[in-house]
Amino acid sequence: MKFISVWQNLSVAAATVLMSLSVGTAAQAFTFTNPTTGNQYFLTTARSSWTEAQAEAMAAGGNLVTINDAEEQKWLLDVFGGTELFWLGLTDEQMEGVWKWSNGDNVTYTNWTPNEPNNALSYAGQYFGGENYVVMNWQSNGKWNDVANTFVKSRGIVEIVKNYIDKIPNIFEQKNERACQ
Ligand SMILES: [Ca+2]
Ligand SMILES: [Ca+2]
Ligand SMILES: [Ca+2]
Repeated sequence: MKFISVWQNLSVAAATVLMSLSVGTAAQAFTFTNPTTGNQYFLTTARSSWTEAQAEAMAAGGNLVTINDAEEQKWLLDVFGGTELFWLGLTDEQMEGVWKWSNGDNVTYTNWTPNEPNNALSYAGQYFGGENYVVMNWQSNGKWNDVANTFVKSRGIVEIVKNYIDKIPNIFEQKNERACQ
């Protein structure tokens, strides 16, 4: 009897662990929290153009990832790997050569492949007329390249700022301050 009750207790414990695992992963599937930034990161669901990936990121309450420093770059490499091309939230679509993060952060760090960004008009015989969007893992681990929006269908890395909801009032405050100046 004693053995049976131990076994029952064990299977209850195992079932509880399995249940909590499945509950935990259902909503947070492949979402990673960076302990340094406190932000959440995950990949877009489909391989797509940059504009489609950015739209998906915004629909999720974030943006394509902003890599603010070498530490965040290293963390992304550790988590998502250095072989698949991933869209980053960096673009010069508004003004050629002026790179901006889609979340509005200033560009404080870059990790370009040598001779990039080059705004190439064509690649491998295909004409794109320029390159305004950035992927990482070009040729070597983590390195960036500017490519055309439809050059590759890639997954993008989404970054959701920990307190993005808290930031909404701050944006209004800033607007009000500007309006008063
Ligand atoms: Ca970031
Ligand atoms: Ca460009
Ligand atoms: Ca390029």
